[in-house]
Amino acid sequence: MSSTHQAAVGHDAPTKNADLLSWVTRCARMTQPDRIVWCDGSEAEKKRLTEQAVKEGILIPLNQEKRPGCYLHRSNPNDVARVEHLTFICTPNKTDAGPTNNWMDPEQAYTKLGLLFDGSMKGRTLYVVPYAMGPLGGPSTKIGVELTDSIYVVLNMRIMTRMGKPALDMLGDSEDFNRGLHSTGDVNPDRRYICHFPQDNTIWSFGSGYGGNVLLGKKCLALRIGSYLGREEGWLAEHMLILGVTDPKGQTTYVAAAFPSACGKTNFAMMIPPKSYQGWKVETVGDDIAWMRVGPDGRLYAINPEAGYFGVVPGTNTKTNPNAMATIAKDTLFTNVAMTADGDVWWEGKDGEVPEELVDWQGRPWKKGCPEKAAHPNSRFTAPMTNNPALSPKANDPQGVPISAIIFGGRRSNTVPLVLQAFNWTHGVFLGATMGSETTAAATGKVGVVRRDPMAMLPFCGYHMGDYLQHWLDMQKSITHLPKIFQVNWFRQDKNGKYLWPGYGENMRVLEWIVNRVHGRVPTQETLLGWVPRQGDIPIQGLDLPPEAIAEATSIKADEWKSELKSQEVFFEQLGTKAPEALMLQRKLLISRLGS
Ligand code: SAT
Ligand code: MN
Repeated sequence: MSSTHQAAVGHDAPTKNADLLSWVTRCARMTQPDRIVWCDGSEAEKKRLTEQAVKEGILIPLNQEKRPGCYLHRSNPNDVARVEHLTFICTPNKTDAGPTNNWMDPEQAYTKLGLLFDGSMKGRTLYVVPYAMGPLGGPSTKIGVELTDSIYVVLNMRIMTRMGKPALDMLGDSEDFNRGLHSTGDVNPDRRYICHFPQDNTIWSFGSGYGGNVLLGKKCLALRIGSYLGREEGWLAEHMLILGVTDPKGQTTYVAAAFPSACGKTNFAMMIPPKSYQGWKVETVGDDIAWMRVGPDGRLYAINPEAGYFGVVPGTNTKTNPNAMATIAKDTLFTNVAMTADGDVWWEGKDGEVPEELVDWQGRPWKKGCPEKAAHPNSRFTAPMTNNPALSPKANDPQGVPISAIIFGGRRSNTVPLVLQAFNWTHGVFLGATMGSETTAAATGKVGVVRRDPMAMLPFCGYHMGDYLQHWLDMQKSITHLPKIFQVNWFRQDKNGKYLWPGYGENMRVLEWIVNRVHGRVPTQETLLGWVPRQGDIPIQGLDLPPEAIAEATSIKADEWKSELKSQEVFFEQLGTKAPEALMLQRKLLISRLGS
């Protein structure tokens, strides 16, 4: 190591990787931290950083008898969700980022953010956080290093990834690692940028402390950069949960499912089958991201690149997600939930009575009946996957799990049926491409408006959306055993605004049908949109539903489809000449079937 390296990165740098050392040196010269700390991921380090975070008021200890190892973090009130309008893909050519991403010229972005990073860590500590996305040593696993001035980020990365020495060991002398630089700056919403440089495998994030903006392994590397690498290298990086469902005979079927943020991926991935499903078991491989590549046997194998869950808290209770409740009982970081008088956490939709008095997510006194929410609608838990009672034994398998079914689901109060199966892969890609969903609190902006969200990747695709859809179509050439593709919508309502389907654990009934279809165990009924269950194939015994419930939830309403087709057209027009031919043909076929 040269003496300049030693001076800048500290004498105790636990690596001889020259690329890593010189990059850390350059970043440190720019940001000018007082100290550089290399994170090893040890228990002692966790203890030390947690104590320091408590001392600095970044973490508030919760009642350690009720929630051992749990802490509360209150973010800046203007920094509570992903900021899509400040998220950029910085490719040399604007067209490579495509019409659905914000674009900035890479040189301009480096210069602009360079000015913000300049001296931004003065008086602060720069933490060097090496991490692995994926099981250590696996063929799909990627290494990243995040430089950050936030203890909160370090402690979250420690839960969400395989962080520290093992990741550094896996990297060795290689220059193949993602370079992530993050500074919270002064958390000024006007000076906040999340910039991705796919060509340089680099991410610069400035001015935010919110998870999706700053835990750089997650949306930035595992999805935006990941999807770019996936296209180059012939695999898929997707916004999907992965679960294994085991039937009473012991056969396990693995399913990957894409839903937009805050639409129930975590609930579905941790589902407990209802009592009538004795002998069935659902196990979680992942709750948010899937990396899928073709295995030697021609099947599509998925890994979860993450090691923890960054889940939405409100609405979580022992009915909607008992496994999540168990998962967050210990060693969990809560962000922006409310606090009870005895130092426990509270949120809208938690079990039990609403407490008379709380401290709300901003630290203000809150009284029962107050019209404002006590917990922020996008409040989150960060919990290790090992806390999950339903964790799949395959969650750490470097080879991943073979996927037999892919599900696309949006939040739609009308139009889209409860469930349908695509006629084939190309039709399935069309179903994914034409996904729409009502917006949620996971991103800043208006909630509840339908937006096109192809494969739930709109905010996460790191290149041109048209090329992305073409990549999906092309994948069928290399997968010899194609997963079957399905579409679901748990959120359809009747004309009085009542949900047509109970959701949560009862989704097992739909999942069983999907598994039966995968294994060719039940015939179906063909409709204009795809194959749907025949009357009786999805059992509704024990549910408070009329006999025609499934028929209504899968019905096709001509007027709704008129506006749906129009909205899809606007989306495809945006893709211009990059809208894949095969999908345009699917669109024509659908229009002629519907006669609109
Ligand atoms: O906030 S995150 O981007 O990490 C989660 C999500 O919105 O899906
Ligand atoms: Mn997500």
